[in-house]
Amino acid sequence: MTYIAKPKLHHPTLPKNRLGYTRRDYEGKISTLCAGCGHDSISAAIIQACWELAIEPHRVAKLSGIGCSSKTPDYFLGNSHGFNSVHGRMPSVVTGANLANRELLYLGVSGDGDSASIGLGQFAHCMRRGVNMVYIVENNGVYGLTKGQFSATADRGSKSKRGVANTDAHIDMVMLALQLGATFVARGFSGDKDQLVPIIKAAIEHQGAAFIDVISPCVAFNNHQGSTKSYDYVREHNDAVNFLDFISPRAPITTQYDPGTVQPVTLHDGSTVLLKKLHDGYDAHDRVAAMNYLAQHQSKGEIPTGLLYVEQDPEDLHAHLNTVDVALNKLGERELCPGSAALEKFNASLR
Ligand SMILES: Cc1ncc(C[n+]2csc(CCOP(=O)(O)OP(=O)(O)O)c2C)c(N)n1
Ligand code: SF4
Ligand SMILES: [Mg+2]
Repeated sequence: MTYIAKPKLHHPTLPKNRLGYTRRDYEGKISTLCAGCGHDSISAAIIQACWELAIEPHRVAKLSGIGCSSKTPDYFLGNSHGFNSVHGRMPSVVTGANLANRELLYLGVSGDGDSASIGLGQFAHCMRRGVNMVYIVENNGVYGLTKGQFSATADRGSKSKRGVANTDAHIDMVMLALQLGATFVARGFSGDKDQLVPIIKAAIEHQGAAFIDVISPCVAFNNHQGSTKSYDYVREHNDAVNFLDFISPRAPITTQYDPGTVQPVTLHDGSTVLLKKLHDGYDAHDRVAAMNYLAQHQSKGEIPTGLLYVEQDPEDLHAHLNTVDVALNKLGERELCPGSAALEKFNASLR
């Protein structure tokens, strides 16, 4: 419960990262979610990824909307900046914050209701503009917080807890992100931390809009037979296209691999992701092929997971707008108000 304070004392033998922080230093308050909720496993994966990357907590801004998923930033990175926005409005708040201060690492956490219903327009523009952020949708196919109504990501024909079949077509967030131009698109499963942690690490290092759809079962309202977002269903239908090994810039690549089966992808900060192909012929650098693969395999009831698409040299919103390298909120009066002569010259250039 959030009103029970976590003990501040850490066991002295807990492993520390490069900065001298233990995993506990990346935790937040005690979760109030239902025991077994997939969202808590995603929080644990975020904590693990940030600890392994030795990210300074004060460099992170975590933002969310409304929903059980959007409550989770309270349960991780307790020493980072946080903003809990209005329902579905996280993307525009991140966009503004990122434009004002490009030096922070932006982590947006949302739900399928928050992003695929009320926030769909916001999601779309954030992806197409290439806001440099990690955008995680904790996808359970229902509005968990308001007691389990179907969300827009619920598959047609999947059954509610009371046995009623969903008659509407579903929105596929991964397909949308690909279509909208996101430069990093992945899908994970909250029940597979080994796959999810390296995906989150790679997304953090990606310089652009990185979208991760994480299927995250709601144990209270969508974990029964007939649901396509239950733990059992996802385990049975998971079609992992690749597996990632994340290697920091300082570590030498020691993994042995046969050429052709593993593809090294160099990221912005010099780190490397070794992309192990689990599926013959899957090319994570081909946007159209990824969309075709998804369409074919999803129509057979499979759930492709892994790093589905990554652009090698992505451009983010700051590159599109050609902004200065320094964070705009650091510019002083001299830079912002260069004087009447400069204004005159600028006005003349427009005449
Ligand atoms: C403007 C507005 N409309 C509706 C609601 C009611 N509401 C709260 S959370 C939610 C949906 C949450 O679903 P999702 O984003 O999937 O999160 P989950 O709880 O499933 O993690 C809704 C419709 C609200 N809070 N604000
Ligand atoms: S209602 Fe569902 S989504 Fe919300 S905390 Fe419980 S299990 Fe998680
Ligand atoms: Mg939901």
